[in-house]
Amino acid sequence: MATAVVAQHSQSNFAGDVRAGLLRSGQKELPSKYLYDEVGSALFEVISVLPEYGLTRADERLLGRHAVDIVSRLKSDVLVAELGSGSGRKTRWILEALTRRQRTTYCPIEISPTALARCESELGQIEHVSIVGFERPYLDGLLAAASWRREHEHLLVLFLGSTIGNFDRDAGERFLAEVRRILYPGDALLLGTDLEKPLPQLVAAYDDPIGVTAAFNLNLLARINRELDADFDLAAFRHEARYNSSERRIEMHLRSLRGQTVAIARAGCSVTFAKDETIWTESSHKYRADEIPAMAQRTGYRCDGQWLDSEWPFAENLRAPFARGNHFHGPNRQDLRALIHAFESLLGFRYRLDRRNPQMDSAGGVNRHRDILPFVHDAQV
Ligand code: AVJ
Repeated sequence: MATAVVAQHSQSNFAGDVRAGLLRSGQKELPSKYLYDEVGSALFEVISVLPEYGLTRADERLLGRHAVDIVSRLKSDVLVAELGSGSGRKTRWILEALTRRQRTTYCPIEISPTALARCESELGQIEHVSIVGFERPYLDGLLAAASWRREHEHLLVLFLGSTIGNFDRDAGERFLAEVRRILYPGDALLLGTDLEKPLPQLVAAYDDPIGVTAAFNLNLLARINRELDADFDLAAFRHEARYNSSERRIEMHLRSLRGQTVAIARAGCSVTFAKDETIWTESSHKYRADEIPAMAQRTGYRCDGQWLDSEWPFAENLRAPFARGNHFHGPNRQDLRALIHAFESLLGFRYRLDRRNPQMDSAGGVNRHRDILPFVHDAQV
């Protein structure tokens, strides 16, 4: 066991995003990624054990049952990179299946340091697993993790829990295509997707009777109060979950119960709400199992396997990138510039390495950037 964290001095743009989302004309909105501060992450953990919210249990059940099968389809010597570290509970199944055949490096990628720390304490004790956490946005972190791998290692990218559902469909596909550009033949992506289900079941999952999801949603305003010195009256907003059937997604909103003006000191603005006006805080898209192969195809992958849960409709999808020359041709010049830019920002990394782990040692210290360059040389221009 060893852990290391590669952190970035991230100039979080919370204030700017809040300002832009609440001052825009038309539907006010806030990015859902801000739901997960320490309180929000703890509330999501509670949501995931609510009887009405079967998503997390379905995801975990599938991985518990099929991790060995999933892992058996991968080329050996795998470096695991996970987009969003979650609690780490589901990932344990994959890591344990992998350590039956190899030592495994696990790179959780997460913007929340709290979530990263929780994941490290959950998974740090597994024998033959080294953890290297990247406190970065998904694609940045994935590039960094990809540069961390050794030449013979294949990447297994985990994108579990239907987090993909938080993207609009187009943006989700663009995102998967971006991920594809970082992958090489022999790499793989394991994607969890929540599936369509009857309306009452779907709405109850996002509007539970004891109000945990409501608290999760309202905490976003509480967070703005705490971090941006705002004066939201939480009693004057109400949680709402709606199913948008044309977009096939649940939308979470916060409805203003009266006309009101809220000052947000550290965002340098005040925001006026009409009675019944809402702030749109999250979308959670739902999929049909049979649309996933086509979606894979459009974004540069083929489906190598799909596992479905019978209790709570949910799918685990294993995708392999098309071989180069077939459809995608590796990074072009423009991609390469973006890669180099990312590497430059990597050199500014602050990192902490656990000296007990010889593998980490060899990649650490001032030699760190040397590990990055071969990846550039590999790229086809
Ligand atoms: C963690 C993004 C998958 O969309 O279902 C749970 C978050 N929001 N209840 C989801 C969430 C409200 C969840 N994801």
